[in-house]
This record gives sequence, C-alpha cells and structure tokens, in this order.
Amino acid sequence: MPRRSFLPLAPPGGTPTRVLTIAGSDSGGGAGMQADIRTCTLLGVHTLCAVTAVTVQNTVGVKGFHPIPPEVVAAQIAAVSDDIGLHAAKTGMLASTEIIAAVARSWREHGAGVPLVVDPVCASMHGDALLDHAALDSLRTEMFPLATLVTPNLHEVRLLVDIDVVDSTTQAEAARALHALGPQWAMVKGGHLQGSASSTDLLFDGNDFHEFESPRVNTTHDHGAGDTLAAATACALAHGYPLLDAVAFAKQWVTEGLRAAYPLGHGHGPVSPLFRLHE
Ligand code: PXL
Repeated sequence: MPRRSFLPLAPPGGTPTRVLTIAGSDSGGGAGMQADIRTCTLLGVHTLCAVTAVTVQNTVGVKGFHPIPPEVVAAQIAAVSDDIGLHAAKTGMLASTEIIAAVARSWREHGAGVPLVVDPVCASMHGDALLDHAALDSLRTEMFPLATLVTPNLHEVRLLVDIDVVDSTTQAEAARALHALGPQWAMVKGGHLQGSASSTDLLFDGNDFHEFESPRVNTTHDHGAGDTLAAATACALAHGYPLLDAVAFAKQWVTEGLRAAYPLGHGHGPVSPLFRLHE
C-alpha cells in the first residue's frame, strides 16, 4: 500500500462510515476515547461513543477514574447500534468485570458480523491501573472470543498470558497463546521491545504469522499510540479492508502520528494525527 493513501471520504453532506469506540475518557485529551475520536475524525469516519469510565488525568499521570454504571455502558451501545448502525468497533479501557460483562452481552446482541478490535487496556503508560486486576479473566474469557483482532502491548501480554516477550521467539509464542483465547487474529505489538531500531508487530491467525515493521520513532510523546493504532485499524476494517491491509494502514498512520507527536504539559505529549491536516 502506498504511503499517504487514506481511506475513502464521504462527499460533503454524505453520511460517513461509522465506528463505535467503547472506551474511557482522558481529560488530558491524549489517549482513550479522545485519541479514538481524533483518529476516526481525521480519517473521515463518524465516531460513535460508549463511555466506560471518566479518568481524571493529565500528561503526568492518572489521578483516578470513575466507572460508568455497566447498564449505562450497554445502553449506549444499544442506542447507537439500533438507530445509527456501525461498520466496526473498538474497545479500549473497560475498567471492571461488570463493565466487561455488560459490553460482551451487548455486543453479542448488537454486534453480529461487525468487526471488533479489542485493545486490552490494563494500565496507562505511567503504570496507573485502568482495569481491576480481577477483571483480567473476564477480558480473556468474555471479550477475546468476540474479537476480530486483539492488540496487546508487551505489558498486557505478560498480564494476559504470562509470557515475557524478549525476542521474536517469545513474541510468536505469545501470539499463539493469545490466539488460543479465541480472537480471529492476535497481534503482539513489539513497540516496547528494547534495543531494536524498528518496531515489529507480529500477527497470528491460527495458521500463519505476519510481521509489520516500521522504523522506531524516537519520542517520549507517545501517549495514546495503542489507542490510535486500534482506532485506525477499526476505521480501515469499517471500510471493508482485509485485516492485513487494515493493520498495515494503521501502522503507517500511527508512525506518522508519532513523528508529529507534540510536547504537552509537563509529562508525555500525545501521538498526533493532526499531521493529516497538512497533507
Ligand atoms: O492508552 C491507553 C489508555 C486508554 N484509555 C484511557 C487511558 C489510556 C492511557 O492512559 O487513559 C482512558
């Protein structure tokens, strides 16, 4: 796929493709639902939103979060599916066992046949918990079997399948273990692997492995990188891209976003899809 190829746009006044984000709000505007909305919008996709939690955070850390009642999360999914209709969805921060149960139930009712990217968010980049530890099992047993694609980073891989990814062999072992939990595709993101000049994500479909390599972008402003990757993948899937093309597209998108990332506040600034406005 050529660099700079973007997704098809609806003409002005035409109804765009819709993607639902089921995620937490980041008051700092860098990660979570706000990152999803930024990416979807700049890709010409209308974003539907089911908020799971309101986090209180800035660029330095997460001070706390307030989970939304599970039935309200489920009702948001039902409301937008029934009236508006969606072409793909992604999940980010799900916060608790109860919210995961509500999202899974609601997805079984309303999501049939719609591609679902599950980004199993467990903690912020500062290590602040965004998911109850007891909810890890629900993520594995309730969300993974519903997923078209799961996109854990190395920290999440350790929590989910207890594998320390240190090289390509353990990365493949982890992809197999994640796939065995039920998603159609499992991707182990290698961005946090130290000592490599490139960032290689490894995707497994139960038979074959596929590598996605991009140059490592040296920046401390990478808040929201995982959310952005999952959101861009969902947008491409919503447009009917085959999964491998959707991931390749999203990987380019997040790499450009990392190159355009900007300082903000006193901590880590966000990945920035605003580069799109300079095209
Ligand atoms: O980037 C993971 C993430 C997802 N969702 C919310 C977050 C974060 C990281 O901080 O705050 C709400």
